[in-house]
Amino acid sequence: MTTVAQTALRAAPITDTSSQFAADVIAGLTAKPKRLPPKYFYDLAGSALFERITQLPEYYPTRCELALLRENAPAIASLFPPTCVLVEFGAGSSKKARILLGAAATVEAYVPVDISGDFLQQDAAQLRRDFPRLAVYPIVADFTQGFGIPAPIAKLPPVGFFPGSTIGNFEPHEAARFLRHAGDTLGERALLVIGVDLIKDPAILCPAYNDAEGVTAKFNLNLLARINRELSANFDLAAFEHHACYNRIHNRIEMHLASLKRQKVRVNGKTIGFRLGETIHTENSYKYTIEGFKALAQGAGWSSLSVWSDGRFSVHAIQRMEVR
Ligand code: AVJ
Repeated sequence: MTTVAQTALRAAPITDTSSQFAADVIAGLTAKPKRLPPKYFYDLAGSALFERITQLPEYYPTRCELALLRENAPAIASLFPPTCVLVEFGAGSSKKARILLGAAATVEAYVPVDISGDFLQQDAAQLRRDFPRLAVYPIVADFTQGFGIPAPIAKLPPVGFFPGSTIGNFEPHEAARFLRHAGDTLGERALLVIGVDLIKDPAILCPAYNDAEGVTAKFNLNLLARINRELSANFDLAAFEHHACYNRIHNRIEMHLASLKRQKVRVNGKTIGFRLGETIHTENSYKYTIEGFKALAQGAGWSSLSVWSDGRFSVHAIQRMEVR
């Protein structure tokens, strides 16, 4: 005898209304203009595609930041408290944190925070093998939302680490809010080491988001594949095209997915219409000047201690100002 629930399930496509993902996707696809939050790029497939992006000849930010961290690791580590915990926002792979962990013997614990759980756990296991003295506490969370430092290490002074210029994905007012939030999480006089991509010639910027191999296009389109997988949608990826361009007014790279025809897509039980050429705005990547970022940080309660830059990318050490 089949239960009502089983019948209902069989009848209607499985609609996952609960998850924040579903809510954000429907909100974004029914907005004018259509948009989707870039944090949803990073499912397992998306995280793997992003790792490939960081190897591309056109995508300079990762190489520049790795070189800056390697060259200046002793100077950066010298700013760390005698014993501390390194808290990384949006960790992804710990490739960059390893440079600081290798240079700063004072780091007793590492807390990588990332929305992509599978990737994080894999990486943490390897880290434990490579750094046997280090306590590793991966936290699967959206780092823009609150998260607590695990109790066993909560007494250690925290050092924040936010590499990759992921700060660029926030609208400037959101970036300021994130920095204030991070300050509340890390506490007074805390140190934050943050990577910030710099404003430069679009002839360098645009290829970094339109690579010849088409990996960034796959990364962008994977968002539709994820919605198909997780929200029983029927996006035809071949009916959408990756677009990335530099917006000089806002000093940002914009990524979009353009509809190549007039079409209807079912998403989580809803029908979404697309006009020919209509786009889904999937990411902004803001670029800053060094002084521009210092001013943003200052406004959010952080004073600049040091900056290391190669003219294309910058790594900042900022300190949480005492709240009067
Ligand atoms: C990881 C957010 C810094 O904006 O450059 C790479 C993501 N998007 N190629 C960036 C990204 C397209 C990247 N961040």
